[in-house]
Amino acid sequence: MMNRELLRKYFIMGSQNCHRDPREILLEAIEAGITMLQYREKGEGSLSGREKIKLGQDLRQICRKYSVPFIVNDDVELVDLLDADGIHVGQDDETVKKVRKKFPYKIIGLSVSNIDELKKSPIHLIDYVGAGPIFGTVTKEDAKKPVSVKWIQYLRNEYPNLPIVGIGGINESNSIEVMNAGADGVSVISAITKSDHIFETVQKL
Ligand code: 3NM
Repeated sequence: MMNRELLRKYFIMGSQNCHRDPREILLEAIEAGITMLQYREKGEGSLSGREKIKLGQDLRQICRKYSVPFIVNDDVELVDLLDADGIHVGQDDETVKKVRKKFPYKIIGLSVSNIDELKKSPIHLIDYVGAGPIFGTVTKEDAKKPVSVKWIQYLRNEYPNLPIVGIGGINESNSIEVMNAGADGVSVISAITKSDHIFETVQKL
């Protein structure tokens, strides 16, 4: 099982989330104490093909240098290419069963937003769940309706030992609510990529 402390400050990013060099943003976030990174090159304005791979290589190298685990969003080929530490998949992505078969020892995260999704999810095959969107978010174009911290409380109650990370609209002011509801950590995009003071932001998360 994964070290659940790695979920505590889980930064997710892609070039489409950044108004300046993603490498610089990542370095600042690492200096400030993020515990894991997910490379999520997805949605409007995102890179593809060789450019996606190139940026991934750069971010992967930075994470390796500072021993920050590097997770790839929903791209099995890229996991191999970058020798990532794990993969995060959504309900409509590559199936967990296939991914676990291909990567017996890597970290696998799965997004779970409601009881229906939970029922059809092979929880025994994954390392952590991403629960959300907890609050309203404009970062994900097709985000579902916010589920509030009650969803974290529900999951924690059903699965006392499951590593859980909250996602969606989390920032330095409300992360405490997510932690108090029983999450092992918070995953954020814009709270960091749009921050003018990344060090303080990450410290407060
Ligand atoms: N997944 P921000 S919400 C990537 O609910 C993602 O599964 C979500 O961005 C989910 O921290 C989301 O800027 C976007 O709100 C999170």
